[in-house]
Amino acid sequence: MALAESILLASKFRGCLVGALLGDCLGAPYEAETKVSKIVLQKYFDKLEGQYFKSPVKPYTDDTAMTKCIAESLLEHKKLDASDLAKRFVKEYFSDPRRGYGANVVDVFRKLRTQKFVDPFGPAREQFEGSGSYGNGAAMRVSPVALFCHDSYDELVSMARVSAEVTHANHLGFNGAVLQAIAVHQSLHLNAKEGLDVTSFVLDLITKMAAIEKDDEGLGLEDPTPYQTQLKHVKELLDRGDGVEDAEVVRQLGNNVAALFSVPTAIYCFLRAQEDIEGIKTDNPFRRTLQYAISLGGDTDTIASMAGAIAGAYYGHGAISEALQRHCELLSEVVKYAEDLYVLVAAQSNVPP
Ligand code: AR6
Ligand code: MG
Repeated sequence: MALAESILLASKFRGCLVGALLGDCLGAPYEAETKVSKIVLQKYFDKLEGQYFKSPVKPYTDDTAMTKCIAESLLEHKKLDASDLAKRFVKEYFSDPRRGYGANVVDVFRKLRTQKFVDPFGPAREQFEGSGSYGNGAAMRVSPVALFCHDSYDELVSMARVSAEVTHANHLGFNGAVLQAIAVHQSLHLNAKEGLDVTSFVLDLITKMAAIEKDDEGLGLEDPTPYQTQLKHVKELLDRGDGVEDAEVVRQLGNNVAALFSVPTAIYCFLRAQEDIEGIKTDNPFRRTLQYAISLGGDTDTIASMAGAIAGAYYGHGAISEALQRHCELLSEVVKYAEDLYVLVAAQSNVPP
């Protein structure tokens, strides 16, 4: 890899984790609102970006707390070690529990601690009377896996799934994480200067999910290909351009804590924000992505965080407003995780660090 390319890739690594952090911190104040006024949000973002505006740092939530655990575990072990990950999730939760964790995932942490991590996947399988969680908690934290697996798609798919299964045993929970990881991975491998073909981006995701959802064929599901179905809705909505109302986006794609009804939504936000969106005044497509994701309401921090990770991996760190970054707790630590992951990946693939 040429030096210029490696500088760009390092910036995309930082953009990915910083993008995830911004979505989480800036989206969290609006969590659970049914719909967020675009006018209110425009003022909120303008103020945060404004030179003279002073504001307390926006705290991160469970999305970032768990992303941090995955980054630290990968950096220390240079592979995905499920037991180590389980220990880090538990330690993180019990030392700082008030970060807005999912209501049920906390049971997994308690059980993992009680059984002393003998089976890191066991407690997750017991959730919801044995059906496992389909929440978006595994998808929201998966970005470091996408960075770590920059050079290997097959590893990316298997590692994203294993990282998810520590807490999310339902196929919708772990496949949501796999889809989010693949979306980030696609962004990392594209050059923003060349412009984005949004249709190809979605079609590539559909093809990849077809191979992954084949594994679920024997489960007797009502829809054996749920993520492909949602991604087809994403494509149809994109084909219709800027005329699509927010209410229709929410009705078709969802905006709640279920991975199936939030991961495709985040992907749509990133892709739709390639173009201007009515009611959002900014020339910056990264900011537009976050502002739009939050405006849809519902699980705003997690949808904005997932959209931010995909957008940041595409545009790179340089495209993200420094003023917005300054408002986020844990910024310098997150930048360091991205830099260290880049150095690790570069060392493994012999590219200039
Ligand atoms: N059956 C019924 N409800 C379910 C099921 C199921 N099989 N699976 C999930 N839910 P959880 P997470 C619902 O607790 O995925 C934070 O706000 C149920 O209502 O496994 O880590 C983050 O910011 C359950 O409480 O945690 C994310 O937005 C909820 O989904 C989100 O929570 C969450 O599942 C991540 O949560
Ligand atoms: Mg959330």
